[in-house]
Amino acid sequence: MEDADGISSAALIKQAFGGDTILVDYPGMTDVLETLRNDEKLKMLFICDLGLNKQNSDYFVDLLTELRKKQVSITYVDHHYVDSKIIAKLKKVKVKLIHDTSECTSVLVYNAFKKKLPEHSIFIAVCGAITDYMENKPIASKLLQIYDRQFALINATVLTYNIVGHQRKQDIDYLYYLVDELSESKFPHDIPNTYEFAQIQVGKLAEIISKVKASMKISKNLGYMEVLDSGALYLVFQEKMLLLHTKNVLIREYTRYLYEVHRRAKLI
Ligand SMILES: [Mn+2]
Repeated sequence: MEDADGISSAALIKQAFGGDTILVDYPGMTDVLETLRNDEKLKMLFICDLGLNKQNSDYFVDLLTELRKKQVSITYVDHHYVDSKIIAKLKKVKVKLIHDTSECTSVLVYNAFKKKLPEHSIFIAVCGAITDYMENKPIASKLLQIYDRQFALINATVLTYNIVGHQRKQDIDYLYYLVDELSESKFPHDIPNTYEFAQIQVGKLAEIISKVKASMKISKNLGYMEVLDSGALYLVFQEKMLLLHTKNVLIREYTRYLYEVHRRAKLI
């Protein structure tokens, strides 16, 4: 996923094994993965933090099975829920599976390949853990102890705002740039202009928060609002999502979730 956990995972894989990175997110995931099918040069593939769902898991198994027939070595690292039937199918075709829902992907990647990684990689893994709300997990909490907590928090937050602000298709090159910079053992605060960009994002978020507060209509366990300045988009919030003004980072996750809801549901 194109979030701090996904970007950090990609950076760690790049640092440990080199090679090219492909970033994908929910919309258009299968289109991007499809390009792997006919890549004759592909010998080794690492897939991290993908987050399978019912709609794409059969496709994913088919694709990986085909690549395994062509002797491509595949390692799949994820902390999202994966159905046991899917796990069995992947194991059957000898995909190397590093799956654990109790740590975020970047920590799983670090833990699996730490012998190939410099000490700085711990920090990159920790940034992923913080932004996935998984810094209290057994391995992540030990890794976080190495650093000053505020130092880690501010870096993880700056990284996240830079990612969130570049999630449009036309900004994807910036995300690849972030992967490169992080894979070269840079701290997010060392990457030029990240603080300035984060500041702009914080301002935008503050605007969204006040707009949501002003125009959210709430009935029983459902809240909704109409956003007219971004293409007449309807947003539907489930009960717990009303917490979004206190968990700002999650706005992106919710927006993505809502996109899925919106695609399947009829307009209100
Ligand atoms: Mn994650």
